[in-house]
Amino acid sequence: MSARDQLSAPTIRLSDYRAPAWRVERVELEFDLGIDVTEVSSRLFLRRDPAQIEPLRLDGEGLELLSIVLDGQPLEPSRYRQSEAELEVDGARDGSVLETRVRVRPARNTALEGLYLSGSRETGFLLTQCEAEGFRHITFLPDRPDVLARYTVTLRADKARFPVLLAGGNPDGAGDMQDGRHWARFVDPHPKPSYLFAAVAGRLEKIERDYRTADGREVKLVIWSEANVIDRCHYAMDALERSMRWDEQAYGRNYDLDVFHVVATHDFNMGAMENKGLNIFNAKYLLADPDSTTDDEYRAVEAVVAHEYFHNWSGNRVTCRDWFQLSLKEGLTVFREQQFSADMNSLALKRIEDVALLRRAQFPEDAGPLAHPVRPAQYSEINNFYTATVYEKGSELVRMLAGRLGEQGFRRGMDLYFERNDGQAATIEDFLGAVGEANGVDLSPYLAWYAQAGTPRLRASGRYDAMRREYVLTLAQHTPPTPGQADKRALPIPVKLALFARDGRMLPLQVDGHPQAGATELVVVADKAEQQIVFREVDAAPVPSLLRGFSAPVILEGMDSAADLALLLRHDADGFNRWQAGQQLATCAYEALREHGGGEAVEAWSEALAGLFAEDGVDPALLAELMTPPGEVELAEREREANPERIYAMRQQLQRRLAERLGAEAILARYQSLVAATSAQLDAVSQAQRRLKRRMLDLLCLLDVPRAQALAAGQYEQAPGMTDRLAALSVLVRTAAPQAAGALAHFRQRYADNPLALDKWFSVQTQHPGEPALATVQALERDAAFTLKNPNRVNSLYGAWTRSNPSGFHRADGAGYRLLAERLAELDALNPQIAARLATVFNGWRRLEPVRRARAREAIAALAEREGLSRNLAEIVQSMLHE
Ligand code: B3K
Ligand code: ZN
Repeated sequence: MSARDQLSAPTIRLSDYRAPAWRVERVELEFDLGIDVTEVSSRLFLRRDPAQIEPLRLDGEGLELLSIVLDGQPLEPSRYRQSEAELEVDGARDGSVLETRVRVRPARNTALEGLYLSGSRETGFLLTQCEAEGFRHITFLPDRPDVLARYTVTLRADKARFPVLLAGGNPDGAGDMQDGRHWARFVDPHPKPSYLFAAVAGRLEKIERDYRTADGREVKLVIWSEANVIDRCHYAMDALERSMRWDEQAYGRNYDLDVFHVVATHDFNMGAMENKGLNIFNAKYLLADPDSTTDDEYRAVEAVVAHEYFHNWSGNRVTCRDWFQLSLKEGLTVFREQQFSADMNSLALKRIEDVALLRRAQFPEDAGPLAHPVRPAQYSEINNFYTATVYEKGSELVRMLAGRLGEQGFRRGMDLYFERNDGQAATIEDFLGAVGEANGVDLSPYLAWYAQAGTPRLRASGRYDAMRREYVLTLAQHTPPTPGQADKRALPIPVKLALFARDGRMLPLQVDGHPQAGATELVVVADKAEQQIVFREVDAAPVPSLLRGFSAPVILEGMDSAADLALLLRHDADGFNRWQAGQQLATCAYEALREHGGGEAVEAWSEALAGLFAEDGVDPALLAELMTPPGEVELAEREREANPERIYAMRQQLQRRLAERLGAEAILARYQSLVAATSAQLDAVSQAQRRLKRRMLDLLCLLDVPRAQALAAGQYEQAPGMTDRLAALSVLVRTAAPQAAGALAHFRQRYADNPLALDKWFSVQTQHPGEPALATVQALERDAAFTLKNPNRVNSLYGAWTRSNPSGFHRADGAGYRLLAERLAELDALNPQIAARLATVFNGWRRLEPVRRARAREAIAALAEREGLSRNLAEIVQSMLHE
């Protein structure tokens, strides 16, 4: 079947939602585990909705049905029908018990969904992944999130090969059997949907910690991994404990089982999974040690551990009614994790990182053929909707509400939301309803944000009237059309703002009808196509600082006076806003350089940064961020006919202007003082120093390549940890240094047994700008350590090349596109989820310059024509080509 034929793949629509005709009260599962063959017996205690007449239909894919018994009676084949995806059973009634036994084949499961093998047949272990619809690959059940059941799970396996047996819930007995096998049982007292089911079996080691919740429960925290990496789990354990405390304090949420298991695997389709009581993690987001983990990765481990833990309430205790409501758990949990990470680290830096991610990943999604609302209206394959829009934009929507209600009001709202929906499958309306009701406000206008795709443009313009001593700010909004949504309505956009005097002071604000007269910062909600705000008693034309803290996920237009932005970049006390002004100014500078070879903005940008560089008080991490212009992806977003090669070159030129303004000697001096201060510590100060040191080295590359290379080679050799080592290696690779080959060979050998570090060895080599990157990628594909079967490895090669090196991927001859399309087809046969996700790198193809656009189109179209594409990949390529 080619993608075009698959247009018939069913479209699931939010508007078609119906409550389940059949529910399952209780599930008893028994697994006889084996690598090649596992048999699963299930007993479902069924309830029927008396108002519906549907026959009993259970989801099940790729299951070999061995036996079926209804209410104690084996069923004749005439009384049930099994199709590719369903089992329909006659004669079931309210209270019936259906027993099935099925066979599945874990070792053949390369899609990593359902029950599969991680690692080798000899030493690997078995595990499950069910979200979104993996459970149906394990046994028959109504596999939808609004069917919540109590699970009892018994695992049986050979004791020597599978000494550890785990499932979600509390342990409820274990023992040996006569035949060398053993068993273990788990009972989960909390009703849950099937996507939160998990089981694990194999040779695993553990670290443990006792934890006492604020409400007095004694909990055993256990992290499991293969023996050779168990020493690298301690940081995650600390992060878990911090997360649990934080959720108690910030949201009053306590953990609710006697055990909390976490398991690390190298074979996983995403970051991690919040299965009830048995989280499963991609090793990339769990293992950490200074020798092989960068600072950024440490923060990512902390964030993902927290994210999965927080799901225990936002996702598990209160789950989603259907997959359209995915952001109900994901947007909310990302927001909670962002709050936590800001509390653990730096508020300003966290906000900068999150907004940068939104702009790099979500804005392009919202502007391209895959644009969809935070609550999509339809899908063909739900796994394609675990997107930056659902996650990151979803989090921004929660943040808007939280900002609107204030800390206490939001907490009140969350308390009511959790209380009212505990044990239920909820909707976005339930969320807005509870949070609004607790505060006596109607939040329903915000529903439009969940239903409308595309990033709103907010155009601001100011006019000062000296006679009346008034400053009039006009805010106009519009959202460009997105596929399937031509007409857009005005949205409530909270704009946090301040006015600055020319000397950098914040002005007290007098706005008619606004209660907080005299405050220096306030929030106005722009909810019309155009509106004006009049500030009174303003003595001179002020400098507006808008959208402070990024108070809404919009693109701000119109505020591009270089002098104004430079003033904010120098004076704004809020780190995020300072960065924001710097990004806007850098964008103006970039465009001035491109259009006129220079200009006022270029001078203003480099001058303001030189001033900050010379000051003592600026946090080095913030300074490093301030000195980084928007990335190539973000700059490309502003163009109709993007040429990634040219964007790369112009951005380099812009940075060279900055480097020249600072001067090689000053950069070198700062670099050297940071080298002197280098330690292997993980504290914020040491991390900040490494961040700035890296920036210094990059800037020096723009002025004096041999010197930067020599320094990088020295830094590589002396690096006390991975952050410095990788930064140095990256400079050597990107500048094609003579020292690069030796360092790469050394790195390769040193980390031969560490797959996560080896992933970095692959990634870093894809970063050589421009045409040479392709040959490197091809050489790396032939490396003995490369495999299409491991998602981390695939991402470390193709993901890094296509997403982080636009000038290397988007070759004018289209060879990059052809290679990727070819690999996507191969990958799709193994792992459709990973193939579909990688395919989204073609998202911006329509806004490439004409030559590249034509080549990209050819590659995507050829892919779409292939036989037998998965529903996952087919949906992506079809949407991509859709006019
Ligand atoms: N809920 C999982 C993601 C599942 C993705 C399924 N394709 C991880 C998370 O967001 O926490
Ligand atoms: Zn999540």
